[in-house]
Amino acid sequence: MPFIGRPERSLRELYQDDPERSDALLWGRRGALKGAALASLGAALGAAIPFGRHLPAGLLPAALAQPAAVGDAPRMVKLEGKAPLILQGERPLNAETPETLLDDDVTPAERMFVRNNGQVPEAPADPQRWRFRLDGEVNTPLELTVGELGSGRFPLVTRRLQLECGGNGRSFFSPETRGNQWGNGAVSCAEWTGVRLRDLLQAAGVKESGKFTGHFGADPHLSGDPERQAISRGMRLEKALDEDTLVAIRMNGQPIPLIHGAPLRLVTPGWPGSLSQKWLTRVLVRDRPHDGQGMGGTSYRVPVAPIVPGSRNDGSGFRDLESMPVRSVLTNLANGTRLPAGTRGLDLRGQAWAGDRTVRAVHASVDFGTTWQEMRTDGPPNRHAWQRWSGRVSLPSDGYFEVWYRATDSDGMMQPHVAANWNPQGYGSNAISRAAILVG
Ligand SMILES: Nc1nc2c(c(=O)[nH]1)N[C@H]1C(S)=C(S)[C@@H](COP(=O)(O)O)O[C@H]1N2
Ligand SMILES: [Mo]
Repeated sequence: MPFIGRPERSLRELYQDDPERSDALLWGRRGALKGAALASLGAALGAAIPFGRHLPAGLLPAALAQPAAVGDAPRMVKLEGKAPLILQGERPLNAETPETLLDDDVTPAERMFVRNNGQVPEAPADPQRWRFRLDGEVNTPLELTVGELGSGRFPLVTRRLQLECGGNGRSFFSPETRGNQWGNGAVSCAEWTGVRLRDLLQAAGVKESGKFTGHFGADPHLSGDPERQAISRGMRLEKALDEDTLVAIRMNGQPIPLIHGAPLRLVTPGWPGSLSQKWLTRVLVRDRPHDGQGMGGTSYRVPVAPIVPGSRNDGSGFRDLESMPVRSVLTNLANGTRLPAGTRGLDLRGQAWAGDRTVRAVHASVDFGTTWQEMRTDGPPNRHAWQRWSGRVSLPSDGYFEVWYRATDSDGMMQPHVAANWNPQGYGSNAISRAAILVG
């Protein structure tokens, strides 16, 4: 049973209206949580805070800090063939998967987030005859139907591949940035079947001059203007040649659902989801970085050297976001879960992933980061699949706790405490998440 929403309005309102003053009242000038303030914070949460002495100065408990706690419960949407998802926008249609629905090793279609930049196109009358073109800086342009792509002329491979929106976690940036305010749920790991883009590039013969790709899809621009692309991104040829970059014809053993790109989609795992073109019609090989919709400026780009959060910037000195940063989700306990009095242990489980890298470890803390316990982390079934983590932590008493969970990748990069490298459109945020738990 969720307890978030139960805290006294006054403290929540105070924080909403004037966070600096509330912090000063609660924490005092030197940033140490005072005895009386700790008690009133506990009262607001409806419980004692057994590890309150470890609560970092100025840190607002997750139960009060996160939007669900301050009255704007997320709007849910029930789309055809989908579990209830968090509505991010109707036009274009965008919906996020609640974190607790990300438990599956292979994400079922009904639990996949939806991200569109334009309109969802009509379902093709004859999917087998959908045409795909590979041209540009190649010796022999290819034109193939979906039927031909699936005929065995090129090997068909099946892989579990994580697909994450470049803006996943955007809502954790401060100050707020433009775009869908995703929590942690703009990610999936489905099982994709298709032809390697590499095999098609080899068949076409990339010229010496071919260094980048540009991707095109059949979805109409929101305005309906046929001259404009909803989105058309591209990448360095190296990623196009990765053995896991697929021109996919099936998802989870079925034809791809329309909303996820039927009948043909590019899957570029570990890099921003926008490189996984849905309703794929064309890959253009280029001698320079692609300049389609969603390229350049501050689009899918992050500062090379940090900029002042909230400052204006046109993206000069930025680089394209490529491999996504390490992140984890907790899938068996929602933020705001209330557990029976006397609960002294928590089983935890979730998934973790790290773009092109693998996850080396996941740690959890229930004492505001004072001690961390290593969880068990399974190896990925294949490269670019997410990894299951699980473990058990113990609690000393009833009260208010937070489960903090943090993944570390194969290069030693860890999720930071707050979303770092602020950028105007909010990409690459991967801060540690906190789930508030009330025992008793
Ligand atoms: N044709 C087309 N492909 C697209 C998009 C789009 O709007 N049009 N959105 C991209 C973005 S930004 C993301 S994050 C993923 C989302 O994939 P999904 O909706 O299947 O989860 O698709 C990508 N491919
Ligand atoms: Mo995205």
